[in-house]
Amino acid sequence: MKHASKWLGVASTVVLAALGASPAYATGTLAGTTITNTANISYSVNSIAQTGATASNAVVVDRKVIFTVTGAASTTTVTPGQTVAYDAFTLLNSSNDTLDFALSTANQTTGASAAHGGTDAFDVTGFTYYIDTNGNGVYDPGTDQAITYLDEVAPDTSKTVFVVASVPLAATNTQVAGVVLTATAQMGGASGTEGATLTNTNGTAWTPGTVQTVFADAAGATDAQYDGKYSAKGDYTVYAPVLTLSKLSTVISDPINGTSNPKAIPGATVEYCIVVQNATGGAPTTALSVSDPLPTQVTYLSSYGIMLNGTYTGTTCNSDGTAGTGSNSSFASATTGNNGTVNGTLNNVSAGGATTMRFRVTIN
Ligand SMILES: [Ca+2]
Ligand SMILES: [Ca+2]
Ligand SMILES: [Ca+2]
Repeated sequence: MKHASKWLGVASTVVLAALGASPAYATGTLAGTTITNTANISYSVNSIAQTGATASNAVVVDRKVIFTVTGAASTTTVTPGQTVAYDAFTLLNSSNDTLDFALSTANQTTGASAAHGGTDAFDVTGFTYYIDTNGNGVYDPGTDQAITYLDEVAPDTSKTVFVVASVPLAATNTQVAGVVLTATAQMGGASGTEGATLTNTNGTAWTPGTVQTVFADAAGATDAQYDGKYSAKGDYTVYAPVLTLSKLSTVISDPINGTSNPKAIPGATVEYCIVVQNATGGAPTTALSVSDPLPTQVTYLSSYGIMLNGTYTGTTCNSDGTAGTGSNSSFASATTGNNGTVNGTLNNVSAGGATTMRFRVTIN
């Protein structure tokens, strides 16, 4: 029992010393650290203690390069023509050294599986990078700093990078653009300076007294194991209105038949109905306006005016809506090749909805 107590006491002392002296890095002892280990001997001759001896050994800790890049939890919703569309990625440096990381982004090829279950259908353009300077996980123009590489990422530290790109105007609702961000580990070098390329020494002899580099990274989305790189997918998904524009006409009256089975003869009144429909799943419209230059064969019937935001049932344009006034509707005088232009501003149309603009003309 006495011996057991003694050993427990020694073990406790060692553990406490280790907790107090070691840096709290999950990554282990930092690269470049010199571990000095000293051994002592003592001995006696004829029960007389003699002068002992001491021997020391120094081991310089090598650099273990291991890190990951993680894409955002969900896709980035974008609008066709959006010039600042950002996707967030997080880099975690689990190496035992402060490192810089070069950044590069590639579009996935059409048909490739994107990050969040979709299939790549278009490319975004003009990749630039920003670091989440204020740490809120959101790209804040003017606050989050533009970067070309990640500088001085300490061990056990993660950084959020925003990949900012432009969306082509031709992209359509639900289309997905997949991208892959690749980070390449580099020497830390000085702060504000991109460090030199790291040379992997896996497979070569240990050189005591120098800091050698061992690539310990896993394979990411498109990179290999132990290549000093890590990549992750991200994607952008378009959310836009899916509009159908239709134009219907009906004869209201003619000079011979009146309103009973009227025909489209000269002098007849014709009603035009312009229908804007937004398909199910489409984004709501904003700032929706209609412009209709009249052909020279018809004359705008100002006494009827312009009816806005009417309903549409099946294939029928209903005789409803409200009279347009002021900036909501206008009839502009004729320009070259037309007989005036009918303009109207319509309410926003949500997914699955429709709205109309009606007006009347007489046939010349
Ligand atoms: Ca931010
Ligand atoms: Ca640096
Ligand atoms: Ca890798």
